[in-house]
Amino acid sequence: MRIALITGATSGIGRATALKLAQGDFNLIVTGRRKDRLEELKKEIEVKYKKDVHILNFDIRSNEQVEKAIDSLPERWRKIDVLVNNAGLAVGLNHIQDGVIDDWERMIDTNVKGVLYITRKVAPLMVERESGHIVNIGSIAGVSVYENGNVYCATKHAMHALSQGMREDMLKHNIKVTEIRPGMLETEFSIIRFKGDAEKAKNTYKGVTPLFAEDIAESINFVLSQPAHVCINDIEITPIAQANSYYVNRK
Ligand code: NDP
Ligand code: 8X3
Repeated sequence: MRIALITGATSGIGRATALKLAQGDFNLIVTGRRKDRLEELKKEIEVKYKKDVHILNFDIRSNEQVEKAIDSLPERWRKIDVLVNNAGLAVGLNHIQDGVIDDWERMIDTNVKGVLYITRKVAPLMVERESGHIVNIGSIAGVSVYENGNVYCATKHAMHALSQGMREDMLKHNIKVTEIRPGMLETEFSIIRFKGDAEKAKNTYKGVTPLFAEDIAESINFVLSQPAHVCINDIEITPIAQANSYYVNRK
């Protein structure tokens, strides 16, 4: 049985991935700030799929909390085979001159610094064993930039660069690094981006069948199912109605 640590498993892609991997040969470490949701997920996986689940409840923006959480892992949970760097968010959509500093900090601290903090703690456990797989959830916003998306796009460009950097640094240690870049995908993401405005969030997907969290979970499961000698470096996935950040075929 392998162990996967999934950040941001309380919702969306992270939660769907936990449920998908639990149907295969994985026990899971699930993380996030909303403890009640982690406890529900643990119960669901234990009952439905008979897999073990360990909860780590922390805010990924705090290096102190990240270090404490990973240091608290009992010995059997420290043999982490897979790290899914998924926790992330977009907050606000503004021209740069109108940007909200707190929004910028939330995005940079979560999407960039949070990924660095957790990778810095988990990668050494993989290096020790000369084995592992890091799956980074990037975005099509990591390779193109749209109006008002400035800082979110910058954080996902950072994820794109970090994925390449990690792959080079991990090469000698037999550790795979995959970046998955989804396009338009309906989760709680847009509700958070629009600060709770459900109407605006819904409009993001108007006239389009977006991707769903389960679609990305399928891809993650696919990259984790490859033979030992195969590393899938990148996957970019959009709904059929989306070519890239600019062209969407709305009905
Ligand atoms: P959701 O909002 O549904 O899920 C986000 C997850 O991130 C939650 O579990 C949340 O947990 C966690 N998270 C956010 N902030 C923190 C924090 N400070 N500490 C710990 N956990 C945190 O969104 P998605 O599933 O859509 O997003 C997952 C990833 O996919 C993100 O990196 C996003 O950028 C990326 N993505 C999303 C796309 C989309 O259109 N939806 C498209 C492309 C990429 P909690 O709040 O409980 O802490
Ligand atoms: C989320 C997709 O297009 O809103 O990463 O940036 S997009």
